Amino acid sequence: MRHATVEDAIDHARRALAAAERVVVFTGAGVSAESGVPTFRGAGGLWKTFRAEDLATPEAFARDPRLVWEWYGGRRALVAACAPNAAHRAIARFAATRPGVAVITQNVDGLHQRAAHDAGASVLALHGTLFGARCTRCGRRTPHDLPVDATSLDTLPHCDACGALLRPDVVWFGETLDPHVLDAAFDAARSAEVCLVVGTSALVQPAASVATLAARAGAMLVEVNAEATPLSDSADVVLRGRAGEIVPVLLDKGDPV
Ligand code: BV8
Ligand code: ZN
Repeated sequence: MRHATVEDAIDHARRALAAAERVVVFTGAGVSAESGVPTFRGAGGLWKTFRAEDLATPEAFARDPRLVWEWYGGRRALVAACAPNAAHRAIARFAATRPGVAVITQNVDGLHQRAAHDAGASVLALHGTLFGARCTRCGRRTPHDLPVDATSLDTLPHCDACGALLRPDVVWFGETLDPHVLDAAFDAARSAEVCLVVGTSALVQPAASVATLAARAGAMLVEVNAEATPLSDSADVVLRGRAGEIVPVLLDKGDPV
């Protein structure tokens, strides 16, 4: 559907989001761009300096755990210095006040979780977190935000329980997502009346299916993105611009941003 003006489009989306019982807010790296977190595929994106297949895969970790830990340690330090932006905060407020709202993110930067913690909402993180580590032998998961010393294999993080090497607690390319998390995300998508998609290139599967499943089940698809994506043509409302500006207007009932 194409609206005569941007105001009409925003008004249409605002009304639908306010009236809906069940809403999915599905986000990607673009929602964190205004917090200073580099995106993956946009200008200056993370994958520009590093190729995903070189670093975000189990093969890369097996081949060179020090390089992979160095990259994740650096990303974690960068993100820890960033703050949730107006989009994260508006989404957290929206979810905290509405039990039928599910926040589903592909991001591992923890910014939704920090905003949600302040607002008392929860977040489904499809691809894990930069702030956790998992044992490569016993699978033990632990919060992990210490600086990573990649000087040698011995100085890399090791498991307190069994002594084996730890890995970042994220989902790498070629790895399956946690089935419980993915099922919860797909269930929310199938029963959503509105799916608000913010800042994702919608290229990574199976995550991107959250939006297509919602649309196929009859949800109104509202896309907020700086550029066009494979979802844009099928979206009911396309809002081209920055998440930090548009999302609070869509979700806040006129509250000061
Ligand atoms: C799996 C964690 C196989 C690590 C990440 C079909 C089915 C199944 C698999 C595949 C398939 N086709 C291909 C595959 C393989 C692969 C895949 O999808 N490849 C892609 C590249 C084609 N998928 C997998 O490997 C998945 N695993 O399926 O295993 C399998 C199957 C069965 C049995 C056994 C095995 C696992 C994928 C998970 C990978 N891990 N992250 C880490 O972060 O280091 S994915 C990574 O990409 C991040 O999580 C990131 O969030 C995600 C998606 O990217 P986006 O978030 O969309 O970010 P991007 O930069 O691309 O876009 C940013 C957008 O924001 C842009 O549109 C831009 O315009 C916009 N923007 C920028 N600024 C703003 C803005 N918008 C608004 N405001 C702004 N200010
Ligand atoms: Zn262990």
